[in-house]
Amino acid sequence: MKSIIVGTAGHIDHGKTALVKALTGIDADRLDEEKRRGITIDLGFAHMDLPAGGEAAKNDGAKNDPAKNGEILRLGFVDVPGHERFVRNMLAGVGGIDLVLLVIAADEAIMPQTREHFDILQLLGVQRGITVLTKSDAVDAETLEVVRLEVEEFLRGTSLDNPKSLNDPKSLNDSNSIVAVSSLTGAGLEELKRAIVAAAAEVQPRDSRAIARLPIDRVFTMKGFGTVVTGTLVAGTIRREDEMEVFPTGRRVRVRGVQVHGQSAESAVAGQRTALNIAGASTEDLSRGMTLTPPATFEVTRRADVRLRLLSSAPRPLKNRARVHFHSYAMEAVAEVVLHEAKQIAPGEEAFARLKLPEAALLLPGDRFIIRQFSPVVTIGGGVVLDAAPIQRMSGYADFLKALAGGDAESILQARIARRRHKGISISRLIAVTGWTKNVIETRLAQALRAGEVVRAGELLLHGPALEALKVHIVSTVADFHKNNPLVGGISKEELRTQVDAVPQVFETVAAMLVREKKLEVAGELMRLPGRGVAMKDEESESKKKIEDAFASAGLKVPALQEVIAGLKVDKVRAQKLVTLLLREKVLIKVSDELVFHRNALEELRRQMTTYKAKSAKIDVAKFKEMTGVTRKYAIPLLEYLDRERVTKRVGDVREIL
Ligand SMILES: Nc1nc2c(ncn2[C@@H]2O[C@H](COP(=O)(O)OP(=O)(O)OP(=O)(O)O)[C@@H](O)[C@H]2O)c(=O)[nH]1
Ligand SMILES: [Mg+2]
Repeated sequence: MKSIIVGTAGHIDHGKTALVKALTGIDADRLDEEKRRGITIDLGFAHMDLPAGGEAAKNDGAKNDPAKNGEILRLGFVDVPGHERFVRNMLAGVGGIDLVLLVIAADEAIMPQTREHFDILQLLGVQRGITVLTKSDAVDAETLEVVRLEVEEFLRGTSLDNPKSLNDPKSLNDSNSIVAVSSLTGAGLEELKRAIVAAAAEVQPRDSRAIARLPIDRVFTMKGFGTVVTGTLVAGTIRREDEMEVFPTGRRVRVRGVQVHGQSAESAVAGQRTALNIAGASTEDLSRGMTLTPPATFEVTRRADVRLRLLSSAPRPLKNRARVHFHSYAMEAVAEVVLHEAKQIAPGEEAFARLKLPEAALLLPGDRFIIRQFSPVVTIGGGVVLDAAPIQRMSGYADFLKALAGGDAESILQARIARRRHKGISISRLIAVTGWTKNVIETRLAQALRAGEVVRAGELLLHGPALEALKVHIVSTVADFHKNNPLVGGISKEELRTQVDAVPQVFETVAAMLVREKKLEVAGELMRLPGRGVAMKDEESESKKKIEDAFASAGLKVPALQEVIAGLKVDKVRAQKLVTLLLREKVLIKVSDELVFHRNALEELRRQMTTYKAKSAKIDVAKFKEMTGVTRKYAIPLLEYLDRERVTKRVGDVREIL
């Protein structure tokens, strides 16, 4: 069974709702006001099943029970208002349609909203459509022919221009994208159904295995059910009992029941008009423009990089930083258009732009959108989202967007991975920024992974060249370290990782590779170039040990540094270097210009302070001397050190212990 969404489009009063009723038997005008005024105000819905294509479509059996003819084509109809004041309602419904019936009344021909709706469909990339000349009964054959010619001219060069690929050209007349009907007499309806079946066969089915996405277009309560939302399921499958996340609010809800075409179902699939009975949210928590998706999959955004086209009918160029009305699926917002490379877009031209939204929304690459002039409100353009998670300022921005705009899935993924350089990107993040499933992403990357163009580092994926660059950077950083620290055995892993600005997963993977390739060695917590161990001579390490021991055993009553140095086997300059080394390793700690302590002594002092605090929150110099047994010469620098370390705080003559 194939499910597709058929939308109407066209000027007010041209017979859209009447046509939907003539086809399906359902009156899509559901509001009292609509019935009273005889116009459509908001979206209306209807449905019908037809036998799908092949023999069933060719013989006159279209009226027969579709079940007898095998394959069923399930059509959901979205009927839109034609009134120019309700174009925003039209926009809320037109986002999910696969096939359009462009309705033009034979007695009026092309009118302003015929053009505006048609522009919108073109901008949204609706490729399939049938032009229906309605009210054929209201004009004579000659007038009908004139209108047909006029319409053909209007459609020339567009996607509705006489599609040659219709399945069965014989069953339709020459200009087979245009069908004349009368909803009043029923003339032409069977021909239209055949045209719908033929066009539907060409519609690329929406992916029911993709990640589910339901833009909400109606919210209401139903007696005995509670909250109900409806929408066109544009991707994936939603099952009863599924947990869903509401965008942009983040609320979690549960699907208590599913209805498709007015009947209860276990699940709804992409391309179906879907009604969900929702637990966990009231009508106040939900509104048109929100979206349901599986939980914790996507993220909201306020920025999107897009390709934007201005209609040639736009009244004026679109300037950088212009504010426009933005519509995507059922959502609308005021957006600011930031142009990157030009000061403005001229009518009929296209450019990359960044859209800034005042409130967070769910947008994904590939989403089509429409922009309307801020005031007076008319449709001026539209485009496609390329990147809904843009990086603030990025060099090579245009190239990146070109790759996204023109690329197949694999090159898009590669461009996204490459953009993260040595930072890498996780699969779940790739899912969030592309909207593709894990399965699709892994399949599309398999070849690149095999070829080493993309490399796994734990949960992260890295671009091959970025990984190579990181390797080079790591090795040269270690080499530099050796050069500057000839007496040290190597650089600590953590210091190296911070210096090359790598996340732990990536660093571990790349370091392990370098070790395997014998470009680096690991010695405990240190990393070094192969063979570049400690360059220290025996007497040096002996002297280093001696210095450390001298300070360790002295506690707080440390010896004068010069005394210690004088007692060593190595010369003064060397000795000074060893002290510097111990200071760098934080074995020795400088408390004042003259005083150096072993770290253990200072730790012990901290412990003493904590114990003392239990007795008294304050301590003066005398008490400190008493507690530690040091002279004033040591007590003052030590207390100042403790002040700096925020162990104590000086208040007048005493210290508060913090
Ligand atoms: N004679 C004749 N009248 C028709 C036909 N189709 C529709 N009408 C009439 O045209 C008027 C408008 O029809 P609707 O179907 O409401 O038009 P619409 O395009 O849905 O209008 P909006 O939704 O307001 O844009 C109604 O009075 C219909 O009865 C037709 O095929 N022949
Ligand atoms: Mg109508």
